[in-house]
Parts: sequence; C-alpha cells; structure tokens
Amino acid sequence: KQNNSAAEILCHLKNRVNMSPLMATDLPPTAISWSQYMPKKSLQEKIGKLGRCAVVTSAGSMKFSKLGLEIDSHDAVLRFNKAPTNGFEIDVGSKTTIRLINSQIPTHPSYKFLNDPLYKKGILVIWDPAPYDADVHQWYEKPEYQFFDHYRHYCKRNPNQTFYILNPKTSWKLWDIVQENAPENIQPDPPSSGSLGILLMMNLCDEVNVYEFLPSIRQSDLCYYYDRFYDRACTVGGYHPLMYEKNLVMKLNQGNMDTIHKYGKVTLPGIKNLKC
Ligand code: NCC
Repeated sequence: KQNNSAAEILCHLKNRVNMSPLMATDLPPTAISWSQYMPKKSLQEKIGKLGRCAVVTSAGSMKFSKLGLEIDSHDAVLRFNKAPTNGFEIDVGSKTTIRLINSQIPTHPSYKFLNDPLYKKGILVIWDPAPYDADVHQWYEKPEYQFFDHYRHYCKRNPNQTFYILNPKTSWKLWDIVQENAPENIQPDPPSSGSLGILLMMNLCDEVNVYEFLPSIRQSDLCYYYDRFYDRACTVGGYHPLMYEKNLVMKLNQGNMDTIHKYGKVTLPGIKNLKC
C-alpha cells in the first residue's frame, strides 16, 4: 500500500502523528520532582503563528553552502543536537528558534549539556526512543536514556528557557507512516531527529524549507559540517531508517530537483490548516 499520494501522506502526518510536546499533566504524579519544571503553555501557544521556517540538518554538505543569510531570513529556524552556529554563520546562519535534541545529549557527559552555551539559545525540545507500543506511563518507567534528573537540573539552572519533551508515541507514529510508504520492511528503529524536526515545523509553520536533508551536489562522506568525521551512514542511515525518511520527504517536496541539486533545499507545506 505504498501508492499514497502526497496529499494523502500529508493528511496521515497531520492526523496520526501528534507532535504536541508533553504537558506535566500527561505524566504520573510520581514524576513531580522534575515534571513541575515543564512549560505551562503548549509549544503552539508559546511560539505563535509562524510563516516561513527553516530546518537545518547537521550534514557535512552544509559546509561551503553559503546559505546562512537565506536561512536567517526565515521566521524561525530549527537545529539539531550539538550543531553549532558560532564560527559557521556563513553556511548555516545564526538564528536558532528551536533546538531538537535526542536524549543522549543530556545524559552523556561528553556533550556538556549543562555548561555549553550552545544549548542556551532558543526553545529546547527533547525526544527519547520508547518501546513501540508504550504509553507515556510505561515509557516513563523505562526510558531509553534516563534524562529526567538532567532535565530538572537544566531547568533549575536556566529558568528562563523553555524546554519541552516530545510525546514518546510520536516517533513510532511517524515510523508507521515511513514504513507504509516504503517498498520493503524498514529497520524497527525510530526515525531520526531530522524527520521529527521537519514534522514539528510542518505543524507550526505555513511553509518549511529543509536544508541538506536531501543532499546537494556537495554531498560527501563528511558526516557533519562542524566536525571532521567521515561516515556515509550519517547521510543514508544505519540505525535510523534515514533513506526511507528521505524518500518520504522527496515525495512531499514542492520545489524542484534543480534546487535540491544546487542548494540541498526542499520546500514542504505547513499542515496546520490542512483540511483532511
Ligand atoms: O547526527 P545527528 O542526528 O545529530 O544529525 C541531525 C540530523 O541531521 C540529519 N543528517 C545528519 C548528518 C548527515 N550527514 N545527513 C543528515 O541528513 C539527520 O536527519 C539527523 O537526524 C539523531 O537523529 O538524533 C542523530 O544524533 C546523532 C548523535 O546522537 C547526536 O549528534 C549527538 O552526538 C546520532 N549519532 C550517534 O548516535 C553516533 C545519529 O545517528 C542521529
């Protein structure tokens, strides 16, 4: 059943994947020691109406792209994990409205989550891979990475920053749609932060430009624009079903192939006001 049209896929993404981050009331009362720090307003309320948004992947092919000014011209910019802007402004811009991180970032000391100023700009959103069928309470008992204490610590130290947690159901709901639109069985691992960030912005913005998710002519084995680490799996996937995520985004692209080729840029529609 992989002949879904782009319009059908957009409706599935809108109606089946809940991108609204958790609220404290979604968690069991035993979580109160840290859930009390969760934002009181929903992300949608907090961020308001957004027109044009940019999603900047961490791909090595962002290097030498000179897309910085174009990226910063958007109403909001989403970045991932430990991807920096300092020193890379010409290629990736400097605006950070949302930073989507995976749950390894606060739990693994090498990311210096508490101290690195990189994380202090914009709204933080974190996700953690849950077991396939787990609800919020089951996930809370058994997260992949125990980040709750780190979350509390971070929020206490940075009371003016807003820090959301994605619903643990979200990533598998998205995985279902990636699987339905793939020609074969895909790996039973959640989609990458890349896809989650793209869909998050599609829920908040009228239009989303995604940079170097579908790679340009600059594609190489260089994993990140900010690091000297070479691995093709960064671009095509290993753990994450990244190839299939990218094929899905390709089906939804409203721009043309030449723009992908030259700029690694894909244009996706917002889905907030979509009538399905
Ligand atoms: O690599 P990562 O993501 O931080 O990259 C963010 C998103 O950009 C897209 N990407 C990245 C590199 C590349 N060459 N092409 C790309 O398209 C992907 O969509 C990717 O999701 C993650 O998804 O959270 C991931 O996180 C890293 C790592 O945990 C963090 O960077 C923190 O160091 C994962 N790597 C490892 O665990 C070793 C990576 O698999 C996915």
